[in-house]
Amino acid sequence: MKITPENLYNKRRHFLKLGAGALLGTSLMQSKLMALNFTPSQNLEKLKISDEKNVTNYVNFYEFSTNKKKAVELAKNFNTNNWKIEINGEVEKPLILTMEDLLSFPLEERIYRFRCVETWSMVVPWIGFELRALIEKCKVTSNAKFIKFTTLFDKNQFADQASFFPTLEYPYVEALRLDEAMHPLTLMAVGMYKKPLLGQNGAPIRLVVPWKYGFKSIKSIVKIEFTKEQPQTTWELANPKEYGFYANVNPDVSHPRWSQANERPLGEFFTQPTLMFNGYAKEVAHLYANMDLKVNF
Ligand SMILES: Nc1nc2c(c(=O)[nH]1)N[C@H]1C(S)=C(S)[C@@H](COP(=O)(O)O)O[C@H]1N2
Ligand SMILES: [Mo]
Repeated sequence: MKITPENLYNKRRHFLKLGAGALLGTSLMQSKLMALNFTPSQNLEKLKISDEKNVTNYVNFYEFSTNKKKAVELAKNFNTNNWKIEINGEVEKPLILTMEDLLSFPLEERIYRFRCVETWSMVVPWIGFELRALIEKCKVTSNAKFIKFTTLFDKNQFADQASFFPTLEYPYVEALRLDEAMHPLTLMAVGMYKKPLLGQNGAPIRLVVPWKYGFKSIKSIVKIEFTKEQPQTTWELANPKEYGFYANVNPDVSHPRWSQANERPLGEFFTQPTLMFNGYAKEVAHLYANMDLKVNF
């Protein structure tokens, strides 16, 4: 083929188009992530927000390490480029959502109490969208009764996954009953303290279920599946006598090895009483009206 100026011109134009498009794609994503557009919270409950330094430095993210300091250190280089969530199971059509797609849900700031089963607690200004908005987009079939979430599996990024004796069975899996997932308090968080999530707190997207113990709030989600049967979750698999499927915060049901009656807010010396459903009983108690909370812990 004879190369005419016309050919060259077209090739060059094609190249420019691709280049500009690709650039626009990433820069758009990055700017969206860097400056999250969200409706601020009024903090009507007047909750005392935890110090950001404590929340970003005292974390549980076992894939990195069971040591909280090490996890923060290892999470510094966490690569979340081209992050996607794959959605399948009991849906009319499986779909894949990119971070761009996910960030286009209406973002809000939500100030929630958060209670770890280890008895520390915090109050976090999350930024995210209601999980029910995502579920409504999924065209779930009538068979769907539960929703299952899976964290990234990547031995190159997660030291504990690469270890010869991993602490947990990976990938980390969590699940909710569909009505719990549809509750307006249930959040998919992409940020906190007005910024995108840091690696250690579950970047780029995690679950937040404020009336349940912290381990239900699974981090760095790559997969969502709708199921007929109750999925087996990571902590339940690790120790079913200590970690139940429901894991609702309940000061009256002790962990087999310690009481759950009190908690210590991060950064504070004194403990305070733990509230039923972590203070969200008015909103969520009806979900468990016919259940024995000592059996379904
Ligand atoms: N994938 C994954 N998600 C996880 C965990 C984890 O180790 N891996 N830890 C859980 C526990 S026990 C708690 S208390 C919260 C802690 O969230 P934070 O570190 O952002 O405070 O994350 C939960 N989500
Ligand atoms: Mo936890």
